Amino acid sequence: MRALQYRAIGAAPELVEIETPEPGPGEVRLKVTAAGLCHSDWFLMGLPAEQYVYGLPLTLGHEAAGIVDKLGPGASGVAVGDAVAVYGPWGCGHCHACRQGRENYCVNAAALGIAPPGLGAPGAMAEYLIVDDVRHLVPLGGLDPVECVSLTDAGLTPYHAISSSLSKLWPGSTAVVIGVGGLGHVAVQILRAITSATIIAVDVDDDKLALATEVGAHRTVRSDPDAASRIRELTGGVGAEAVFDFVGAAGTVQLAREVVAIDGAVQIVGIGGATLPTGFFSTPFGASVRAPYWGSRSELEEVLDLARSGSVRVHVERFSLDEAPEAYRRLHEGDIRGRAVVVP
Ligand code: NAD
Ligand code: 9ON
Ligand code: ZN
Ligand code: ZN
Repeated sequence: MRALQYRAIGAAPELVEIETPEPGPGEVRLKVTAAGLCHSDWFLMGLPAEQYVYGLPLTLGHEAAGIVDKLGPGASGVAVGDAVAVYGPWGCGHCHACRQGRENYCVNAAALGIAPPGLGAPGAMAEYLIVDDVRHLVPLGGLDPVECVSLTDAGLTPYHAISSSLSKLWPGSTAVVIGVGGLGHVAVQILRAITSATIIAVDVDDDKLALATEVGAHRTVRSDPDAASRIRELTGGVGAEAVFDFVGAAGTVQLAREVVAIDGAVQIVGIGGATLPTGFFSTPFGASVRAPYWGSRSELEEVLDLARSGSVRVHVERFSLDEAPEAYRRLHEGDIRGRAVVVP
């Protein structure tokens, strides 16, 4: 089969021919119908050898949808032909978090060498994908795989972050979304769907700000040295009760610190690597700072339900597997509006 692989540190991803994998005991093989590109793929491809932990060669793609194609020995609960999305943050299945469906916070995954597809295990930028357990398959229930594959990460991750700040997002509150890319443009829609907060979107790119307005942001602010004072002004000096940073760079965590309200919440989702010192003289009284990771299985079901009801729609740019390297190049240059999705 054909697969897009990251094969050498610092090299561009490459389309290669590899053996079609066979599902082992308990595993399921999918014929991939859609695979989303995430900025995290660029993060890992930018790591120096001493920090790179994902294995080589690595078939990319941690947002996956497919048709059940073959069941390994003992696998049951799905049938060949079922259309499914893949829950990506695989865990041990047995710890307290996993039993709650919160495998994104599995305490054993790292020690057991369990990794998500495309982030250690072979990913979805290929014709076929092996899923390690049926519990990681969520029925698409009539949703279009290409339109919805990115809900498994670009939808689930912001949904998880927003859900855990819901108590701050009362009617009359303000939510700031920094970075209106793949995750951010879905975050704006989720905020509109499940809260009454006023949404201020922030980005460096005017076209991303235009997209923010199209998907429901009430106000937009350019990410520049005046952004904090502009947001303070828009909130009557109070600041934002919740700030979602989908960049995580030094400038954006600083902006989050400057605009979060007293007793507000900052969720640093972007993995730009910056830190935000939290303490009595650094952040406003009572403000919390959290760096969430992906989301739970039941939250994925909820995000898919938001799509089914028409409240959330991913803006998708489609590419073939042949065009995937070009899609990655455009993502790197900030030239994707919404999410790039590969249709093998
Ligand atoms: P993306 O490239 O699609 O979007 C990033 C957006 O941020 C773009 O619109 C860009 O213009 C904007 N941006 C860049 N610098 C900015 C700045 N200084 N101020 C304001 N806006 C700025 O990326 P994505 O795929 O949506 O991913 C967003 C981030 O979230 C990445 O860091 C990714 O690795 C991370 N991520 C984290 C998790 C998690 O579980 N924590 C999950 C998925 C992705
Ligand atoms: O889903 C993603 O994009 C994040 C959680 C990947 C982080 C990583 O590199 O493991
Ligand atoms: Zn991702
Ligand atoms: Zn676990």
